[in-house]
Amino acid sequence: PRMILLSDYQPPDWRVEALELRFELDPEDTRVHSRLRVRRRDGSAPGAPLRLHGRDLQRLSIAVNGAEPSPGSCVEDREGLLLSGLPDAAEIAIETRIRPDANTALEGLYVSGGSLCTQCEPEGFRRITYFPDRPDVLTRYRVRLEADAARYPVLLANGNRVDAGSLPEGRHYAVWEDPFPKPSYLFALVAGDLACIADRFTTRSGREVALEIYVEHHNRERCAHALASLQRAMRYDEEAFGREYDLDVYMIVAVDDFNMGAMENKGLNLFNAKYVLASPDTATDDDYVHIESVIAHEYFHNWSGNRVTCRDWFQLSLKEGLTVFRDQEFTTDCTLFGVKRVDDVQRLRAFQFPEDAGPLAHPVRPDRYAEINNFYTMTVYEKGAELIRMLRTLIGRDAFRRGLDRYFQRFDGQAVTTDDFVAVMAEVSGRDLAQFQRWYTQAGTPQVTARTRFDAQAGVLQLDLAQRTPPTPGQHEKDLLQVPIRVALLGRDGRRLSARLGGAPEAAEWVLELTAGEQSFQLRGLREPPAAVSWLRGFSAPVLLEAGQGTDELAHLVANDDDAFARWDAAQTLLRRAVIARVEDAVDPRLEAALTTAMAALLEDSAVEPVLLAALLELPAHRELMESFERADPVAVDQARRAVEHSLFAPLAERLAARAPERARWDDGAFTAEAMGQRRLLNRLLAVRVAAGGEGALEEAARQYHEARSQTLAMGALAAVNDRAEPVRGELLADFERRYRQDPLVLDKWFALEAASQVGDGFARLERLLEHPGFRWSNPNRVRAVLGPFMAQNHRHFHRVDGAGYERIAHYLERLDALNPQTAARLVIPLTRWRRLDEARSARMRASLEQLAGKGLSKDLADVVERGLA
Ligand code: BAL
Ligand code: ZN
Repeated sequence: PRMILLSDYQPPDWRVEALELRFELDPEDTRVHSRLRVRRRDGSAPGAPLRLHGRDLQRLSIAVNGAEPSPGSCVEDREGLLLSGLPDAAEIAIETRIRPDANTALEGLYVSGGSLCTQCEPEGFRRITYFPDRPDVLTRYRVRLEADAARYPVLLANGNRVDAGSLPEGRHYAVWEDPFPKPSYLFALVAGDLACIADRFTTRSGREVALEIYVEHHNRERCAHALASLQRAMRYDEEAFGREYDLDVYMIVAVDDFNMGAMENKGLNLFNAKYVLASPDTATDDDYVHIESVIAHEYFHNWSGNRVTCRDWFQLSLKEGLTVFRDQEFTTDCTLFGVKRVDDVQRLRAFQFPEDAGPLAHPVRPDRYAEINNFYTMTVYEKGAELIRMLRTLIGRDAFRRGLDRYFQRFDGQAVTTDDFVAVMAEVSGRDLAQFQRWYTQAGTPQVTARTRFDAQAGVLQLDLAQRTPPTPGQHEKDLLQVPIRVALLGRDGRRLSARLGGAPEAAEWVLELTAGEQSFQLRGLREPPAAVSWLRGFSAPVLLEAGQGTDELAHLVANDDDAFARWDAAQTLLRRAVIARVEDAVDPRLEAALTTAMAALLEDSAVEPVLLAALLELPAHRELMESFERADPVAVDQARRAVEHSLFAPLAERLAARAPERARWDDGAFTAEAMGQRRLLNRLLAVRVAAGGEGALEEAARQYHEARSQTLAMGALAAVNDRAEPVRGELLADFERRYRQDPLVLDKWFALEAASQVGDGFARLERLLEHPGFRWSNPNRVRAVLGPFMAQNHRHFHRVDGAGYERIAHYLERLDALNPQTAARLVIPLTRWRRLDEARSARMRASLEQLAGKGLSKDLADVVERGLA
């Protein structure tokens, strides 16, 4: 495949001064009339042609300054049109024809339900009309939409509606103008028969903003949470980041068929319906939290993404890393507090670390790609957010905030780079961030080792740190990074000890800046030996830290650490060790007994918040555990994980039951931290009791399911029994399917549970799911709900040793690829992990991937498959 290289970047030769679009909308035959005013940029190469990207378009006409260009000056190639011999300024008029109803890739203009809608990021606009479809070409849009008035009463585009009216033959029109210049990836339109749920927001400077959420009529009762989330996000962005909204209207449209979670188009966000619709009986607390955070994320993009955008797609993390950071801050401060960091690190370790350690590893700012669709990754998003957080740790909160203000002010209306961002942070802080920049250009998760030595006589604790980043594809040699490691020391009484780092005044927490390969730090003035070192507090850097701490030291942290993340992480380290020991057939009874004692103490400790307790009782995810081994048998890892869970909690059955919050009291679906924490604990305790084989646990699960008013508790009960062979599993799942078979988003939860279950004949069940009347290959949510959990959780079937699971998935992905390459390319990722499996499975998984590679795949899927095999 042709590689796009960052080093080939050239600024555009042409500016687009204004764009007028007129759409004659029709699912089978949409006409797009485009009028661009272009001007040669100062300093561009003399005579440089104008590149207009275009894909799958039927060109009906083109005129340059009113005349048809000669065939030699208007050449169509794989990329689109190349116009040469233009004067320095020109008006180009193009008419194209497209077929939204034939667009199953869901990029460009397509049909979802009864609506017409768009997805343009990153390169969808070129499927709508010929245009310089690159993020550094910004222009003002004026958009006229024309459509059948009965079928499409609602006509939306970016900006403000400046005109509307009726047309002959039952058609009508609306004209939208967006006063802010934007790149084409932020364009959007919607035409449909939709309900509008409206409210208002007054910005801090007094601007009145109309807030409008558009959904299918039967969903109008499920928008309150999304609307309230938007209002909270708008207020938060003003208070925490000083960012205010800039248009008179902010619209969100929920769409059933959507490749991504949502899209931040200027003033007109399009959302996967999954991230809009919620009511306590249909959505779990996790859904509520996700909706709030995606709504906030897209809203925050209005500044970090739209007002200041990316120069090219290598800079994707400029907007995504920063915006994820911003939405994480929001959720931390407004909704989840301390446990948000735990949840985010769990996700990072389970998804981003494996990505960074596998064949698809790439830097946060990649320097090459074959298909940009495949770079909307955990690395660009979540690791990118970690880099922003590290910057804040290194330069301090005040400088960081000043840096953000300066960044938004200086680059408003421009398309810039991650280098620009870091340069501003260096400028405001006066710090040299050259070494820090390597985090953007170097892939792989750094490994940090830490050891301590206490000199009792001198009262000095020496901390010896070392770093190393393993090679990744295409990057064999790694540079040293600047790694902020936040630490504290706990005394025997569990309280933090004070000491001095270098010449700094006495403190009880320090940030060690590791910059060398090996480096030592001294904490002075200690009057007693520390009982435990609390490492990497708040997960201050996205590294794998190995501190060689013993069981007693870790147990002390589990019992006492005042940093929620570090406390949880100490428990994770112990639990991980227990599972690894079992995988290696070396059960460690002392370790498991110590864990049981630690868990028993936590269950008795009323000072531990319910939500944190729930997290502390959780074992590391299977995906994360797999990373602990060079190669592993995934079924054995799953079994070891279950065995540890059983052995740990079986002796605690009574305490687990006794600690359960009062179910009826908390089963109200209230979106408060306290209520969600109590429900999370209820569900976790139930799961543990079932896993431990506690008496009456299955009956309790059935009771919880049947009595549940909130979807959170219903799902908790189903998840607890989903891998149990007893009849109760089948009964509850069948009941759920009957209840929700008409409700696709809720039915997805059932699809996911059925696909994930390891009991019975998982292959036959998978076939039945794919033939279920609620399943559609053309809907990404359905496909992901079935194939995703099958691969991620159904180890017994997906990883069947004869390779039948891999073959089946490869076969389905080939089928999906013909419809939706982007979703197929995402779902194939588990098949690229063959190097980490035991030899028998490894060979079979690789064979399936090779078979797939020979099938004439889309560019999206071929790119991932080829990198997976390389
Ligand atoms: N820009 C694509 C969707 C998102 O990250 O918000
Ligand atoms: Zn985003």
